[in-house]
Amino acid sequence: MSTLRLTMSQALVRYLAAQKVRDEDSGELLPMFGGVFAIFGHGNVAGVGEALYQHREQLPTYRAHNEQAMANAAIAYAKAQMRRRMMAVTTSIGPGATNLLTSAALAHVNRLPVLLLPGDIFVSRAPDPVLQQIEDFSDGTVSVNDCFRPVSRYFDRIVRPEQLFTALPRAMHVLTDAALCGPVTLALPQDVQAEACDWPEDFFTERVHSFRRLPPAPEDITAAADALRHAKHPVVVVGGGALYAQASEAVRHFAETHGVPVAETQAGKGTLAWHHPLQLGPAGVCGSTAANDLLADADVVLAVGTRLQDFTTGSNALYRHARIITLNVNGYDALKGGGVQVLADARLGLGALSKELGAWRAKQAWRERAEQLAKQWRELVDKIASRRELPAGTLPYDGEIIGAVQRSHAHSTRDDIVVCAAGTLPAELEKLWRTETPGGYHMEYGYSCMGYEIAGGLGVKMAKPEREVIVMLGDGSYLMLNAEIATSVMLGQKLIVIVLDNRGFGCINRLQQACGGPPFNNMLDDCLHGSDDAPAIDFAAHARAMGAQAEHVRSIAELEQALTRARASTRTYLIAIDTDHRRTTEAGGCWWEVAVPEMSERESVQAARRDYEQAKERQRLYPVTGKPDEH
Ligand SMILES: Cc1ncc(C[n+]2csc(CCOP(=O)(O)OP(=O)(O)O)c2C)c(N)n1
Ligand SMILES: [Mg+2]
Repeated sequence: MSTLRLTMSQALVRYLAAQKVRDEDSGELLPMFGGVFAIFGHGNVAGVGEALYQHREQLPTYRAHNEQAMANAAIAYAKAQMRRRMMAVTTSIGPGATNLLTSAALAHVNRLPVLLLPGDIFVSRAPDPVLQQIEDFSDGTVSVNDCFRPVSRYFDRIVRPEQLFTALPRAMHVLTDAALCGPVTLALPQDVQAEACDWPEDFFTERVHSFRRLPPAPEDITAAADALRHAKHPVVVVGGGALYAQASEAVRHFAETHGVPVAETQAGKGTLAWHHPLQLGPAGVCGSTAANDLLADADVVLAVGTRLQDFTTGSNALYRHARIITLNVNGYDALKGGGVQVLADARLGLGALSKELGAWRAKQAWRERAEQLAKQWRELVDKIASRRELPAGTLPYDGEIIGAVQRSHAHSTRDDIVVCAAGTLPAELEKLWRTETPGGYHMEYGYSCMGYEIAGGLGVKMAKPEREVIVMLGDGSYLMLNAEIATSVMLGQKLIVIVLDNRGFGCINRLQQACGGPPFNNMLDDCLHGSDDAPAIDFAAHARAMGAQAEHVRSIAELEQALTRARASTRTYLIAIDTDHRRTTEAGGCWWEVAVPEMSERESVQAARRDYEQAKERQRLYPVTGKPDEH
């Protein structure tokens, strides 16, 4: 057996470069890792850094400005690739490593693959305490990287080079398995990074990963079909799992064959084209009237590839009388809802269920009601999104801006991908954004992490360079994390960034008042000031300083003109627009639980508490069992 003498870092990088996937359209073999994002420090520059340099042709290294941001870019890349291709991220020890923690949690909750490679302290302990080493008084084995354990799907610390023989195949398995998929953390002590050993050449043989689909068990399909046949008011809810399983066609076929309307979650939006007659729009707190009205009356909900998060599906607030059928590749998720469980890939599961149901169709009256409500919702969206002229002195709100962005698409040859994560915009985009292409709506809403937007946009653009990537975010998110604008300029990865400046944390300000609180510490005008003037931030000037083109606009008409310039630009282009923080799209939505204080001297808090207690009485706490016609 021939061997190669390599350092642990060299072996690691060589192995990553040998992992391949087959492009499903062209059949071409592609690297599974699209590259490595790296910020070097003493914990990785000499070891991993040297190895990355050697393999820079096969596995490109990208430099960013903030570890959380570059990990977010890597995660967004994997999401845009429907989890088929991904990236690795390497950091120094200490602060560089802990800057990754938020992103690890984000990938964990969103079930997205990313390989995190934080540097770690010396295994030898010879230089202890080395620069940036925290010291645990009672446990000699602890470093800051132990914080990654609860936010990794697989965690390992490589204390001897040959541990890669077991750690790397396990890591690849977790990264490519539909049910386990999430962040993998391999903590790399810096002395071990530089240590050499003999590696069999076979270890680095090209490996083509396949993304296996889990077929359903026949008895699960029988039980699910039985529950559906008894349903008078069935609704399908599709989540991100349906998108990642590329089940769009299966969802459309199921809806049309069996006449069951479809509602979507933030992660699942785009699975079914927006104009499909049975497309109800989003469910839950940011949901449409069509989806929420029907879900409130549903007796069976078929939840496909969703975590059944209350906010995005209304699972606890809305369908209190419905039996839930979960179709999920992950047993943890399949168990939720306490109803019928089908443990399977979304595409295969829907296909088998449809076959079993044969000619069964939902009752005509229910289908007609669904189509009617869906049509009314589409008309409402049209009305909001086509509003151009506003009364003098009225600032636009997010809905009118979304309309302008979508209209400007008519002048483009590229298909848009909108990227967003937190603030007012996720609710508005979920209600109003229209997409026909799976992946055209990129919302990070599992963690809804402020600061994901620009970095995420960069990752999406790297995955889909032929698409127009439009990042929409609030002033708050922008100020939290924006430096990857400079990276997008450096890498020539053009983004259109639209900043909606309502001068503060608008959505939390509204939430605070809905809970009876006074406007306090959210909008800039309501915060402590060192002088009489609240700060005014020139976002366009800020972006220009990082090399982007940028302008500030004052109206929807000006925005439309700026969007034409932005679409024509080859460089990252930022448009800042002042917006109204009070107006939102009122139609749709549903209650969700935000705990209101039991004691307060404020009457408005007491009133909010009474409403809260009443709403809690209607919350779904127990699974609905039995056949629909038995209750
Ligand atoms: C990292 C992080 N910190 C805090 C929050 C809680 N949070 C959600 S939205 C929001 C305010 C967002 O402000 P902005 O981006 O300006 O959007 P707006 O609501 O004003 O439209 C806050 C503080 C969060 N989601 N993520
Ligand atoms: Mg704001």
